[in-house]
Amino acid sequence: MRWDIFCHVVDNYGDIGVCWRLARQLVMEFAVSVRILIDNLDSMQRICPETNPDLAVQHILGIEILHWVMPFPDLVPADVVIEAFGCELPTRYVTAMAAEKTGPVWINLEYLSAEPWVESCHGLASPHPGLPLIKYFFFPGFTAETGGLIREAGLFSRRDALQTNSAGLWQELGIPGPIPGETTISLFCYSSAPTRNLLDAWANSASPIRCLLPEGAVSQQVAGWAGKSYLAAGECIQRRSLILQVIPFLSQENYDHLLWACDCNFVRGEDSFVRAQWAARPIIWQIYPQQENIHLTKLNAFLDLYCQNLIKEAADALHAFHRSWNRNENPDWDAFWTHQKILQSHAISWADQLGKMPDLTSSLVDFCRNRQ
Ligand code: TRH
Repeated sequence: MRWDIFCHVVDNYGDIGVCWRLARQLVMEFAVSVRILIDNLDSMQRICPETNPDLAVQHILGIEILHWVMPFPDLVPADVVIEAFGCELPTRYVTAMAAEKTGPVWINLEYLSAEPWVESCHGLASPHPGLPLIKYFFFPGFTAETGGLIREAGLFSRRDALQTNSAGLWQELGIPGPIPGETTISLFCYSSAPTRNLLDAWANSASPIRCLLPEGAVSQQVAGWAGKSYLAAGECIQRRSLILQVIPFLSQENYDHLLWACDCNFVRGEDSFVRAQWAARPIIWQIYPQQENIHLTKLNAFLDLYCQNLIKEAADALHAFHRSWNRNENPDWDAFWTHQKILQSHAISWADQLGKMPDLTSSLVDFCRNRQ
């Protein structure tokens, strides 16, 4: 089976982040042939450093990567066509799909949301108004009635092994491993997050905190807090209880390792948010901001689901921290972290519970096979 994945990078790294993980899992676990058509190779290079942004065609890990430019070339359509996040396929390609004897299975892979309506929309078919083609809406999600989440085979055992011994990771990053009593936190967020307040809280913490900050947009903002104009990878700043360590932007694989090794992970968007759940450590999520605060409804839908089996005090603290973090208000770290133990064991139960559901890639493969 041949798959084409179309990815339009809206901004940042989440669009290609999801597509790249999907492509890798398809090739590794389902032995299908995958081609990614992406319109921004610089974005891809950030999460997959082997990418050469100057090449029109390249192969990485057995996946063909085509720079999606206009005018769009004549291509033979694949058996399965993924239109990631409603990115709108080139007209020429859609015409070629319709001309095939057996039309490809056409999937619109949607954004992740925990809102209940997702269950009733997952898998819906939408016939093309003028061509003999059907597009299906495939929704990732947190319940068995959705398409699930990307989770590679053996992920939990690899995670558990690293959580038992993370020395190799720290060595690779060139930084000392955590000292006893230290809390290690990864921080990945948008520049709108109230990082100054948080960093002040960590600096005044009763116990040592090491914050690992991937180099990028947000480190420029944090630089202001540190009294600098820019913070480059390798820089390390100490303010009382806090060590702020800037690390390079990692490959997707190494970023997973970082999430596994930290005691708490601040994540954003979609893909890092999912990966932090697999890390089975307490998370703070900054959701991608949308107009008219629609994103806050999505945020609450997730928190309501996530907190279902969490004791009230910890759930309230988690809600409160997320509210502040996502509204650029002063978040109360101590009130949140006082529930660390409960949040930690809850994060494990949550990952285990989600891990019992079929993963997104397997569900998608089944879905497509049944429609061929
Ligand atoms: O980058 P994001 O904010 O992505 C987005 C985009 O804004 C997108 O347009 C929107 O549609 C989507 O969110 C919801 O956050 P996200 O989704 O977490 O993607 C980041 C990717 O970068 C993810 O695949 C993890 C990866 N990453 C690394 O590979 N190395 C790193 O060091 C870090 C910090 C992240």
